[in-house]
Amino acid sequence: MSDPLKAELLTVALEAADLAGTLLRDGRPDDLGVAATKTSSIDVVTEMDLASEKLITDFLADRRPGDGVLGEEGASTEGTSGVRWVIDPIDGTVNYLYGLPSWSVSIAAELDGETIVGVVAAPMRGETYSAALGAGAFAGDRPLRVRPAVPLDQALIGTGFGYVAARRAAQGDVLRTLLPEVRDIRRGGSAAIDLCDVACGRLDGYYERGLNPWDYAAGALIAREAGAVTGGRPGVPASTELTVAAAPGLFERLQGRLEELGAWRDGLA
Ligand code: LIP
Repeated sequence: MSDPLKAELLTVALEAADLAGTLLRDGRPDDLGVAATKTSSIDVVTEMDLASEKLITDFLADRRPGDGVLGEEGASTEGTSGVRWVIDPIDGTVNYLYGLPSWSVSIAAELDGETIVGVVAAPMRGETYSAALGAGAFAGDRPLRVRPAVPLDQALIGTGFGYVAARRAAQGDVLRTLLPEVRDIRRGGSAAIDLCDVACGRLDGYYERGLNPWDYAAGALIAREAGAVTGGRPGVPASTELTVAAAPGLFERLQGRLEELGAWRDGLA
C-alpha cells in the first residue's frame, strides 16, 4: 500500500482486533451474564464488552497516542492527530452472551472524519475482513468482491432490529411488506458481519435502521471497497437513520423500496 499512514493504521487495527478477538473467543466465562443495560432491558453489556474495549483502547493509546477514540462502551477521547478510532468491542453482544457464533470486533480509523481503514474480526468464523480506502477489501489475503446485482425479488437481504419495542414494531411492519418481495431475509445479529457478508457476496444486500457509527463504520468501508454502494435515504450517507449496502443497481432498487416503506423512521409518525 502506497500510503504509509493507511498502512500503519491498518496494521494497528488488525493487531488490536486480533488481540481482542482472541480474548473474547478464548476467555469467555461459562457463566457469562449481563453486567449492565443501556437503552432498554434487552440492550445489554457484558464484562467482556468492557474488557475488549479496554484492551483495544490501551493498545491504541500505546501505539497511536495522539489519536482520538470513540467506543460503544464509553471510550471517548479527543485526539490531536486528526485520526479517530471508532470501536465496537463486541458487535453482536446478544449472540456473544448466548454463545452463538455470529459476533465480531469492529475497528475503524477516520482521518478528518472520513473512514480510511476498517477491520472486522469474526473469530468464530476464523475470518478477519479488512479494507483501506482505495486499496480494496480482503478476508485475510483473499480479495473480496460483491455479488453481481440481481432483481430485488432474487435478492438475499440481511437486516437487524433495535432494542426499543416501538422501533422493533416499526421494523417488523417494514419487514412484513418486504419479505415476500425478496428472495429471503437473514438476521445475523452483527451489523459489521452483515456488511462484510455483502462484501463477500454472501448477502446481496443489507439494511438496518438505528445503527451507531461503531456498528457500521468498518463494515461499510469494507463493503464499498468490495464494490458495494452504501448509503441511507436517497442522497444521504449511511447513518443511524438508515444504513443500506448492496451492489450498484440493486442498491438503488432496495433503497427506493425502503424509502417507500418508511424504513428510515419509527412508525408512521
Ligand atoms: C448490534 C448490531 C445489529 C443489530 C443489533 C445490535 P451490538 O450491535 O450489530 O445489527 O441488529 O440489534 O444493535 O449492540 O451488538 O453492538
